[in-house]
Amino acid sequence: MCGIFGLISKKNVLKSCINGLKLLEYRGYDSFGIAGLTKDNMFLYKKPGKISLLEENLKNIKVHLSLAIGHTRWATHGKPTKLNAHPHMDHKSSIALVHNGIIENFDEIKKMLISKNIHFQTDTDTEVIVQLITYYYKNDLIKATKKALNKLIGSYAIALIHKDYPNQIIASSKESPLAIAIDEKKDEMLISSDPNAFLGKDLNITFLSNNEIALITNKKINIYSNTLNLLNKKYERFNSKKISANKNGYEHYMLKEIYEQPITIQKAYFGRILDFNKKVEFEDFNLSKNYLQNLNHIFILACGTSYHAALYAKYLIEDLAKTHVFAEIASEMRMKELLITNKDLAIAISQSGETADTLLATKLIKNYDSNILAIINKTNSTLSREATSYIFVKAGPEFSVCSTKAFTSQITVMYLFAIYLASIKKIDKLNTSLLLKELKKIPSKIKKVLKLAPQIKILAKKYSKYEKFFFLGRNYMYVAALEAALKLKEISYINANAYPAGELKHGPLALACEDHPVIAFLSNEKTYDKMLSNLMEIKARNAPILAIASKKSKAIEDIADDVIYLPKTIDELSILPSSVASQLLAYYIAKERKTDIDQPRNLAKSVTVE
Ligand code: F1P
Repeated sequence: MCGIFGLISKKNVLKSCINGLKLLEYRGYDSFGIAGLTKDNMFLYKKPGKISLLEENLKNIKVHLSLAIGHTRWATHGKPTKLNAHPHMDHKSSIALVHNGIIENFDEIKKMLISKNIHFQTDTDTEVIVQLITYYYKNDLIKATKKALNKLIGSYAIALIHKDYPNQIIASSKESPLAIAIDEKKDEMLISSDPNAFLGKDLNITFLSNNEIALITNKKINIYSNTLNLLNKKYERFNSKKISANKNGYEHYMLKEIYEQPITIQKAYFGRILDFNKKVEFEDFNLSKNYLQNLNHIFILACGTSYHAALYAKYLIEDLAKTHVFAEIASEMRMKELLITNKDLAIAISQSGETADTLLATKLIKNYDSNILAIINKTNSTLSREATSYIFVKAGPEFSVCSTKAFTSQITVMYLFAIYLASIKKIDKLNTSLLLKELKKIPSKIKKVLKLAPQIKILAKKYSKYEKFFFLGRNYMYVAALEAALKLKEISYINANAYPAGELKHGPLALACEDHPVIAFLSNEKTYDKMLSNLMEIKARNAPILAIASKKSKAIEDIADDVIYLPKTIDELSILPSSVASQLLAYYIAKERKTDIDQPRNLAKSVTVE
């Protein structure tokens, strides 16, 4: 699960390669490496850790590279050491190769090559690719590469250079994205796992399809089919402004992104609420009203935080649009019988649009003729190319691995979608105007939540000493609890489990004690009293309770050790203020524990392997 970047140019490409890799670091930051060709040598530089931390050192390297391939790694096979960092070389030190993906039959190939006396240096699955290419190489590099790739089972995007071919990069991909681009003005050829690493450039761009192989030289790009026939690939214009990664004075991107939410939530609904709060419309939306009116079921698939947005949408669409919804974890959905037809709708939610499990589940669903609606934050993403239709959540670039503003924007868009569907289905007693007016009040309510930061900071200090937490809620607040627990786990490395509060006595309550605090979400009118009863059961077991609620009562103050009061909204939207409060709580607890908040250990912003 890594990022690949490469280029050939008339000028020295080292700096551009470093810049490209920095933009791909969201795909993994365990190690990085660059290989290139000087006039007479192969250049190789690799290190564990983040490229951004070593950028200065790299700038001091005096080397002129006319071409380079680079890699930023999220370790799958082998520890994040210098040895296991990409690029990897063959035993003859003639080829350097970078890889994103997983080779499932690497062990079998490795054993075969070892039996031919080929010595391996690393624990990676990638090394077998480069060794296999050398093993097959007899004066035709592209043929040897193709032969080796045909033996692989799994997913890959690869790029390689050979010391005897000073003007070329070979690239190929299968189930892992790889963009190929030409900058005609600068006579520059580029490759990248994500076109967003080309930002600021004016290019012609294409994407490799499964099993295609590209031969990129300083003069032209040839793309061949699996049988090595030259293809006539279509290129599109790519002209996108550079995005500046800037913390704007905040200590972390996460905090900056939390504080952006009054605006990003507004952007998610801006221009989509029409006729004085009577109607919702989405731009470039191409699912017909007739089809939506007669939908059987909706399947929503996603991973991580986006899955929580999917679960919220299930509750909401069932409530408002009276349509049966299945919220599915994408990696699990792929492993079971899919009972989906062309009368159903699949919705894929993903901040990045690059999550491997979400993409693979989407591709699988395509075989069932179902329409796929993608809810995405990042434009130019693979998911936007796979879907029948899409709605952008418009949260803007999210740099912190832990998702905050993208989540609340996903919630906002799913809220609009549920109202849109309900009105198409002409659901009785749907008060569209009230629902939309309430949404428009949310940004100012989020501002009020942000003003609670000093109180939350004090509570974070108190609760940061505990090693395990329960997060509880019911109905929409159960989803808030799930998302809050994930935030805490991701950035503070504290074990946190979320449950629907009614489920606690069916097992987990055995863990309740004075060392195991409970964070309870009560901003749901419908379930308020039941939540209070559940909290009584916990109090009787001496667990500390922090309640997050919008309704004041004597009961809650008697039961809970601490209460954070939030602005009141309707149940359907209560997840928004509750989530922002819990993001702040997770942030300040992580800060107390001095973790790497924006790039937590073992994680990556975009999970590009299954
Ligand atoms: C899904 C996800 C994020 C999480 C982290 C890893 O990504 O689980 O929710 O915060 O960044 O990936 P996506 O499909 O929404 O891009």
